[in-house]
Amino acid sequence: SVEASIPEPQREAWLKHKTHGFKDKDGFEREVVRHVETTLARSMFNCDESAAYSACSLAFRDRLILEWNRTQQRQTYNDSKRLYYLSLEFLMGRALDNAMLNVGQKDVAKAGLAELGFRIEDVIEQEHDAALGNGGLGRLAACFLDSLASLNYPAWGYGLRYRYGIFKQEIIDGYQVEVPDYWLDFNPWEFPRHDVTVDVQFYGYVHKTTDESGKAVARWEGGETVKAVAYDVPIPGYDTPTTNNLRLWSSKAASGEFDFQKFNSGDYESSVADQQRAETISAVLYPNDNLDRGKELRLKQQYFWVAASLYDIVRRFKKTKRAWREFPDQVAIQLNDTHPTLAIVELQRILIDLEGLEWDEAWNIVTNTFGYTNHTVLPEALEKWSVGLVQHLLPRHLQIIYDINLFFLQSVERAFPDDRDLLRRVSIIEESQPKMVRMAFLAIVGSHKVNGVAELHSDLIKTTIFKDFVAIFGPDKFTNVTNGVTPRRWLHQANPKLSELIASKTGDQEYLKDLSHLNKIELHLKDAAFRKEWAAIKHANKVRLAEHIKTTTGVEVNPSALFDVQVKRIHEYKRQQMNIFGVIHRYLTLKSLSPEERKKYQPRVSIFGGKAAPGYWMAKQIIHLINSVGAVVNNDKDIGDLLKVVFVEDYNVSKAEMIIPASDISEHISTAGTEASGTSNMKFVLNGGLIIGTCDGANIEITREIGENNIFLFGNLAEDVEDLRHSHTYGSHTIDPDLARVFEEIEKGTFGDSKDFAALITAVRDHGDYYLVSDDFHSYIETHALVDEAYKNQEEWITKCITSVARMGFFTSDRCINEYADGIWNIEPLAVEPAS
Ligand code: T68
Repeated sequence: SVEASIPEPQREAWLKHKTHGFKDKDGFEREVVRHVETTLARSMFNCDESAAYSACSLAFRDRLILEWNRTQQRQTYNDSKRLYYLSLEFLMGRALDNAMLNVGQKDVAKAGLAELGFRIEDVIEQEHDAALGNGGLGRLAACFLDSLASLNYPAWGYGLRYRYGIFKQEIIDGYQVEVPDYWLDFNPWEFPRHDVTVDVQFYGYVHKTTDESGKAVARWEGGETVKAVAYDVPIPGYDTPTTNNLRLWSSKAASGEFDFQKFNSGDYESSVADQQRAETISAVLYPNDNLDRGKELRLKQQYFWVAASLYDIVRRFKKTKRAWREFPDQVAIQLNDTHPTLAIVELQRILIDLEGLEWDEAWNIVTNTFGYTNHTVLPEALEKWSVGLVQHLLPRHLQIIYDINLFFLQSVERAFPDDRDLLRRVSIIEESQPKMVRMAFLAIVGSHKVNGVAELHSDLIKTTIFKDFVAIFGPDKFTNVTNGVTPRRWLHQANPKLSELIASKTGDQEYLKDLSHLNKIELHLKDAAFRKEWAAIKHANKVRLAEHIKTTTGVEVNPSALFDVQVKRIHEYKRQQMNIFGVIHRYLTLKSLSPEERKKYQPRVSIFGGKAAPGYWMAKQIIHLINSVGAVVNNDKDIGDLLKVVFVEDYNVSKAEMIIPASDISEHISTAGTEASGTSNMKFVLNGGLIIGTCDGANIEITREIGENNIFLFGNLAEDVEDLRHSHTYGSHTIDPDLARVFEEIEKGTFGDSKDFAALITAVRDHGDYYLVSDDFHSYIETHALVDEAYKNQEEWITKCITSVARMGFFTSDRCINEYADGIWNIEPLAVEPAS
């Protein structure tokens, strides 16, 4: 065993004093009190909820870190192949509730906290979200970490430890205002590793010389160095002792506190400035989703993180003393989008410049190591860096990129000698003014597998943006792994009552480990008590959300109304503008009815939430329109409870955990072909809500699984989008009459100064309606009418909800991870005894 490697005399003392996590309520309380009285230097007389949160978290953290240590020992001892998931974003949300549930001690903590005078719900609420991500891409990385640990795969995440995560959103006078999110004040979930550091080089020049044997070598010299310091976050699996690692890098000046040379020479200010400049690298998360802005600091972040991570991975591999060609047998690296693509270049550099391998041997190792996941087809989101910027910041890497491109184009030329235009189209260097490095192309050329995140999306990348590469590399290099979500956080944690009800029908909580067991609840579809309980849970979740809405916005909503939810980043392609236009249409319809007719209408609450990128002006206009419509509708005496419109401020993971279980219908209404997958669509259905959506992303596969009677689909298909856009520009573009009526009302000033909303209207009416709002509006409105009708028949509605949940097993992120492990990473779970 591992312990046998320690010499006997020492072993005894170590084993005798071995730390054990708490075992029961008493043990838990003892740990909490110890942390309050020593770690926090407080006492029972001044222990508030915040201190209780801290002490409770430290008690759980201690438990996790013990398993973390054992897991690392076990994986090293077994010499297993590891997966490294490189992501610039990990949108983890809160850790305490997740840790309590995954180690199976929430009941113990609840009872213990109660004896110490605290309600567990209030303690959980004290935690600040770890919001190191923008949206779907970052949350997917977090779900994947949960699944990797829960399935006992040896895996590490690598990311950046931003001092400021995604900004906090405030709504002031109906407008979004951004406030910095300083989240590190007290974070019990990270372990600083001041002994694990990497020096990362920037700028400088390349010196071409020869080695002892006369071989030409390149040396990257000069420039400046920044230090990367590791911070480790333990990732507990559900009902398993496997506790994996998320390593986040923080930047520091390489010379320590400050440059003593400068300090001693009296240049104190500039030595402090150097330090601040170094710390800037990991200071802030870029708040754009699905947009590439090409800022130098962003490229610095990418290289800083990639260089530190690869150094760490290579250092670990070298300890095994294996031959380099075995590297891909020990290491798989997954690129979450193109953000870490420089890792391909960096590994090639390490192998040829520092380890002295020949180009071909090195390149073979590199391409067998990497896999690349694409998350978008939107052209404005595809990363490109100007050649000049890369040359300046990473001169040696640019040379290697040019060599990769040269050898690649030569092979293309050999295979397709008659197609000159093909070389231009697939070149990693775009011959534009200025020249640009196309990161997606580099990622494809440097990886052995490329995957999209839903079937439609994976088909689209093969037939559009990466078509030429399918011809060059063959279709087998391109594959699909449809996204999924972890049922631990998105059912068990977010909706404990529903989780309990499901467990009572499936027999146990095994379905949280194998989500296909959910299908057992379909057998109970006709069980009246079960259905009643189901409805009561949904209602209770809606009451809780209504209370939150009341305290945060002052708007009173009726929990018996139909809750219609759209929460996600604000983006024109996601079409929140179409949703709010639809709400206005509903308002106008209600206003046109007699009081008697009105009473027959299904009452609704339209709930919006989501952040706009600070520089995305149109998205901010959409938020303003939503709030302006709310201000009018919510105060209209004719309307009352028939329609309310609310915007929930600062949508984040912990708000999602409250909002999603309270939804009756949620909106996933992107222009067909634009939303790669979507993942909240899966969360909503898993929590017993239905969907109104377009034939886009994973909506299509959700429909296939749950049945088309259980989803409200509408709108044009992806295959028709291009022709429609063409017809807007070159044909006659007439606006849907119902939508025109909505525009008229906005322009009349019903919702405030119409100038404020002019751009939203002209985008549709005068600027080609790129997102097909008018084309889809009629079927959108009609489909909402079908939703109203369906909701009136509550018995049928509940049947749809239960049936849908029963059929959602496919959408667990455990299934994704097993597909990646088998088809891309070639890694195996490391068997362990279940947690006691
Ligand atoms: C999302 N992408 C997709 N990007 O939009 C969504 N982009 O359809 C998909 O379900 C999800 O990825 C997971 O696959 C994003 O969230 C970003 O956040 C982003 C961040 C930086 C730069 C570009």
